[in-house]
Amino acid sequence: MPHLQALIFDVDGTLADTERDGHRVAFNRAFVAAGLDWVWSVELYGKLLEITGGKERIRFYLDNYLSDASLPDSFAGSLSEQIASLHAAKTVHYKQLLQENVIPLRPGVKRLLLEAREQGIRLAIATTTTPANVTALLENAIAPEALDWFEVIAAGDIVPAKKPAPDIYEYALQAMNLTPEVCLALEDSRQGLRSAMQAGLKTVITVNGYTQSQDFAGAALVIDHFGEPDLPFQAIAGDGQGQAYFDVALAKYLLAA
Ligand code: XBP
Ligand code: MG
Repeated sequence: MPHLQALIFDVDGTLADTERDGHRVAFNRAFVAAGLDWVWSVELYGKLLEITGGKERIRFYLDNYLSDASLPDSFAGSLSEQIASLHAAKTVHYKQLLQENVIPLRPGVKRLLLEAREQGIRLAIATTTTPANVTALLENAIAPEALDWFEVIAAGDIVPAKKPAPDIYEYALQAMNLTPEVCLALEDSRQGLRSAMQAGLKTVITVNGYTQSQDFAGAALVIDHFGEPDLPFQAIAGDGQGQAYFDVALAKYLLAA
């Protein structure tokens, strides 16, 4: 019987609802600052989120939504260099935005992290986002020392292929010297589910506004959030054991199921 040894968390949409009011706003601020008339509405961004990775998302937008897939002369270098510099500016805007308006952790996340630490369950992050964004989120939503709660922060370009490829989860497992059988992945999106499952991980999904209608076939459990004692989660698919909130005991049950 596999014994739970680690929880591996996705970041955007899972630890916090960062996409609509965080990343999307940061992208738009970077576009304005660069003199671009691009505007990613809430609805358009929902479509663009199919492409993981901010640089890849900008390129997808250029190729699929703009007649002339080029950037103004003010951008020097190759298209990929131009996109990289635009994305670097976006990351600065994202960090500033999180300092201005802290985006809180989702329900139950801090409770689950603290319980896992108390019970000696190892913690890791496996995310597509840029490492600096993980730092900004944890420092603003929890405290600087929260970064040390995670044994591994596998993020962004550290792997050749982003989600739904399994690379980022395989990187985290290898760094912790753990096999997928003793770990549980916590995600919010179908791309994340596909990535974790291809890495051999059982996965729990907490849906959000952008992902609630996606296909989560194969997930061990699909819930609306991790819940709190006074804010019960809704089990959308899978066996929540009738619990009000997701805890280490339920994680262990799902791993063994
Ligand atoms: C979500 C992503 C990221 C963010 C934007 O990551 O796909 O690209 O949307 O961050 P995850 P960057 O759900 O895996 O945490 O602009 O830094 O990519
Ligand atoms: Mg996510």
